[in-house]
Formats: sequence, C-alpha cells, structure tokens
Amino acid sequence: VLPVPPMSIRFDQAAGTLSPAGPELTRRMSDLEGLFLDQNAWRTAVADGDPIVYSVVSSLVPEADRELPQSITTIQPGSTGGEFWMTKGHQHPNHQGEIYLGISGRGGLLMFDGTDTRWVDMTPGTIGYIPPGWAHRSVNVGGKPYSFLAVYPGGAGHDYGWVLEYGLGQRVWRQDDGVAFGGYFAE
Ligand code: PAN
Ligand code: ZN
Repeated sequence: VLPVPPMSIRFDQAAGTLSPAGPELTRRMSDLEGLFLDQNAWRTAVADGDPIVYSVVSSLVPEADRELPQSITTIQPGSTGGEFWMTKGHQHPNHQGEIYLGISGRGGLLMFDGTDTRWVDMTPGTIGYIPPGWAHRSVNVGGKPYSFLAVYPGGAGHDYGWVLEYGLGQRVWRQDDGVAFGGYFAE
C-alpha cells in the first residue's frame, strides 16, 4: 500500500468527481441481486436497461490500518417494486465506527445491530454517526440524486454477506406522502 502525503481533495459536485481520484465503482441494478423484496420487479428492472443505481468515488487514501479513507456515494432517485433505491449495505467485520456527511439531496441512513433498527434522516449538512457493530445502508428518499461523504477506518473491512443473511431490520417504501417503513423479510 502506497503512503499518501498530507493533501487536500476537491469534490466537483456537478461532475461527481474527486481529485486527486482513487478507485471508482458503479453499482447497477444487476449488482443488487437478492436485496429488493420484490424479486420480479428487480428482474424486470435488470432486463429493462439495468440502470445505474449508485456510484462511489474514493480518494487516494488507502484502505489500510490506521488510515482514514473517504468516499462519496451518489444514489440515483428511483424505486423498485415500491422500495426506494439504496446501497447494498454492509457490516464492518472489525466493528469500527464511521461518519457520513450529507452533501446534496434527501436520503437516510438505516442501521441495524442484529436486534434494533435506527433511521437517521440525511439532508445537506447532516452528520450521521454509525457506531461500531451497526450494519448500514443508505437510501435515496427524494426525487433528485442523494450524495454523501463517508469517512471510515481503513482497516474496517466490508462484509456484504452479513446483510444478505440478517437483513437491515426494516425496508423503506415509497408512499404518496413520503416514506413508510416495513419488516425486512417476506412473511
Ligand atoms: C460507504 C459505502 C458506500 C456504498 O462508503 O461503502 O456508500 O455502499 P455499499 O458499500 O453498501 O455498497 C461506507 O459505508 N463505507 O464503509
Ligand atoms: Zn461502512
């Protein structure tokens, strides 16, 4: 892992880019297998253009012990089978904390520790805190792209299988007048 010097990092909100830039990734609908409750709606969306659901741009700070990597996630507006578009969600296997800062749009931070579920509304300027041991997923509940900055310990790791197995406690549904929460697993 290459060490990085003290530096500033610019985020161009219109372009959604960081400079200097590190890794970037794009998550399409096909990358979200098994996450939406309505599997038929998910399959239809994959067949119907496989849209980009979210993208993540990272700085050059490496994911290594004692470093503090950052990334900016942008979730597109939309819903599938009535469920708002969201990130895959993960648990940090080493149970380390993380902070998010809302940049633009309207979203939320869904957290689950295996027993309790918490929701934090995220608007520009909101700092959301994820304590150690809480799995987390971000959801765009607005009509425009939702972007936020994440800062996390470089040695935290990302466990996506945890969410497939245990879920996130709640699902976030689009309603005419806003947002509704429901149970995670099908009856
Ligand atoms: C974030 C997430 C990012 C994408 O940087 O990794 O929002 O979500 P998924 O990783 O669940 O696809 C973070 O929480 N890092 O730890
Ligand atoms: Zn995380």
